Amino acid sequence: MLETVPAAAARQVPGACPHDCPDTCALVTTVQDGVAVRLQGNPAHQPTDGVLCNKVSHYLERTYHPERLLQPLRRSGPKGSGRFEPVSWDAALDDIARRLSAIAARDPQAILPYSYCGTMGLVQGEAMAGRFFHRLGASLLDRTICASAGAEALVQTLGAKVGMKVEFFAEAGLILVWGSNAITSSVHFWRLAQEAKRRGARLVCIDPRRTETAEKCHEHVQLLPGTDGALALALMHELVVHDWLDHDYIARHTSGWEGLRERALRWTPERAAHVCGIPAQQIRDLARDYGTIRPAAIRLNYGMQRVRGGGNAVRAVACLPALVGAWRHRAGGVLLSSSGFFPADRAWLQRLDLLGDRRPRTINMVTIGDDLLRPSSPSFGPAVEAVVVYNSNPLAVAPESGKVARGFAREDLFTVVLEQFHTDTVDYADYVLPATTQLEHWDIHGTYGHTDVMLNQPAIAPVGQSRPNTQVFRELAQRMGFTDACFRDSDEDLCRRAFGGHVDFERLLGQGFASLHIPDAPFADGGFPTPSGKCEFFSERLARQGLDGLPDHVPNYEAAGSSQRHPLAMISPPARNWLNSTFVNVQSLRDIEGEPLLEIHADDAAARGIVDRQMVRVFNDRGEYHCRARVSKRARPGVVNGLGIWWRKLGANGTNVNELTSQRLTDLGRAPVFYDCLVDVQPA
Ligand SMILES: Nc1nc2c(c(=O)[nH]1)N[C@H]1C(S)=C(S)[C@@H](COP(=O)(O)OP(=O)(O)OC[C@H]3O[C@@H](n4cnc5c(=O)[nH]c(N)nc54)[C@H](O)[C@@H]3O)O[C@H]1N2
Ligand SMILES: Nc1nc2c(c(=O)[nH]1)N[C@H]1C(S)=C(S)[C@@H](COP(=O)(O)OP(=O)(O)OC[C@H]3O[C@@H](n4cnc5c(=O)[nH]c(N)nc54)[C@H](O)[C@@H]3O)O[C@H]1N2
Ligand code: SF4
Ligand SMILES: [Mo]
Repeated sequence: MLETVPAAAARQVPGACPHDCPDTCALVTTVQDGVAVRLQGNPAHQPTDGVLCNKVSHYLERTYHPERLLQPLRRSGPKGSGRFEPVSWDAALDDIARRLSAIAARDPQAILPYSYCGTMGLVQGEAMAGRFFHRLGASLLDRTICASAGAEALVQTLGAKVGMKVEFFAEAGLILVWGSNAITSSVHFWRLAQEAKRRGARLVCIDPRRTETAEKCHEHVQLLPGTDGALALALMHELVVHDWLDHDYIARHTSGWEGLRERALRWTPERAAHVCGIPAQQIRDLARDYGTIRPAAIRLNYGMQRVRGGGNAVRAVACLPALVGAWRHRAGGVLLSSSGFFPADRAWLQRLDLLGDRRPRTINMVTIGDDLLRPSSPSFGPAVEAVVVYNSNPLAVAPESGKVARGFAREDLFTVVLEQFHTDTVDYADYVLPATTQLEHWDIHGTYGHTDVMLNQPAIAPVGQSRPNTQVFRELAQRMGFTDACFRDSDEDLCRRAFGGHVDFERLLGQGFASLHIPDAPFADGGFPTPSGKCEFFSERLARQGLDGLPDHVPNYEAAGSSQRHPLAMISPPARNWLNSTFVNVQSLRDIEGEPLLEIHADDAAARGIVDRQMVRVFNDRGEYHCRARVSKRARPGVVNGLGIWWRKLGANGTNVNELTSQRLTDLGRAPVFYDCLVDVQPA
């Protein structure tokens, strides 16, 4: 399959990148004498094109890392100390099963699973784990920490998490990269944008930070955080005023235009310019581009969602393509997520039906800080007595982490963490169970970037005593007396049935990927998966919930300039060489990132007597975070950029940027507002 193979006995195993990244690359692992000796991108898989990002190029370093957790551990010091003693798997699982059973006998809702996308795999994600917790009757977890504001917005507007096929961005005439640092977070999409650029396309980046991506676009609209809704409405204003509209497409394939038109007419470029902190002329120019260049494609991403009005902002942007008829062309439209195209059989994988007629409460993963500190009450139910964490590192990634740490430090909380590494969360565990990496287990993946199903086959045996998540939940189920047949499905069975009959599994076994059959221009003739079949500018479903049926600009909870005590808006986008808090412990990658940084504009630095590379204290009423200031052109006046997500224990004062973020939720989707956060900065 690949050209250079080290030696005769080597074997090549197709796999899939497990990370939370829209590119979902196809991997090829070369194995010799049971050891993975090389990991490459699969050249036969078109979206991967044989190339991996820098992070995953170092995946072997991760798998064979000297600090890999290789045996089960039991706490031997105070909570949070990270001191452990080795214990056998049997002893650990027996004791965990005993303790969980005792809590469940009182009320299983006192047990909480906590997981996210350490792996995006359907099998090592919520398959056996879902079955286990549903059978148990544990609290349900609302998995909202990343994408649910935009997801809800897409569902309400387009009908599902669907959009343009990513490969056709290469043919676009105009690309708006809206709320995404694509060079960092989806480098394969960026290659397509570069191809379009070479063919003459115009690229515009809309981002409060002057990112690497912004630098490489023709135009950078450097708006204030959380003002995208206002910008989108002002673009509509200009489309109406100049009649850059596709009246036929609007009439046939949209609903609610009269109301939206009226609202847009209230958003003159001057009004939006004031809100967004950018020149009105820049808005006019952008509207002219969008109204006149064909085909026009929008790569809409997560930056704009992590604020109070994130859902409304995504709704407003998602309306734009229908206004100009961009969907008629396969290189026109918008892409936020393609995950709604994948027909995964989650009901079978996760078996919600095992709940029977029990209806456990749901806890939002964003508010874990508050919820771990909440006592029992009639409205909340029982206090949380046990947490089982897998595929996530809540101490580092959840907002207002001072409270998260206090919650996990409770002596009466029983915490089990399934992990590959000694993360901040592991420090607070009662039991640590070593988990396999992607090279050591089966899995199957959809994606939110392209439209191929990906299969991951194990390339090597589990390292040390590590076990796949699935195996841990199977064994716990057995120890807790859950005899249901579904706990005997093997990981390969789970992969085989995950997509029912929708994909050819033999093909997946052979080459590692299989494309879904989706039309090139899915909405050229309307046919949106909404109740009306139209692009719903006005959402009846939202109106019935008592919400605004039309998209609007919803200001931040903590809008830039609204507080004298904390006058700076802080955003905390991801660093290039990590994936959220994953890879922070890979030394070669940490060497590139250096140390925790806060980018600050020269004017804001001068006003505070801060010089470049000085240690600073970043603070608000929720906490303080110490790091090095970087006086930088990447920061605009009034906005500082705290790049994430460092492990707390590697930070200057044992915290990271989430010490400052709040647990408030977005307008739609109950999501976090990481980038809706006011702070001030002083020399430390
Ligand atoms: N290297 C790397 N890649 C990653 C990740 C990572 O941590 N590192 N994380 C992965 C994950 S989990 C996700 S969800 C995706 C995220 O994928 P993207 O959303 O495509 O990527 P980000 O790099 O987070 O880009 C968000 C951008 O939005 C900007 N931004 C902040 N606030 C606003 C705002 O109010 N409006 C606008 N318009 N822009 C704003 C930020 O400055 C940042 O440049 O990336 C994935 N890929
Ligand atoms: N301030 C701020 N905070 C943020 C963000 C931000 O932009 N700014 N981004 C947010 C976003 S977009 C997201 S998605 C979340 C991410 O939050 P998380 O999903 O918690 O992501 P990670 O930090 O990557 O932690 C995943 C953990 O899973 C482990 N893991 C990986 N594979 C396996 C496996 O097979 N089994 C087991 N048991 N463990 C495994 C990894 O070692 C890693 O420690 O963070 C959010 N937090
Ligand atoms: S993190 Fe993204 S770009 Fe990197 S290998 Fe994985 S899927 Fe590809
Ligand atoms: Mo994410």
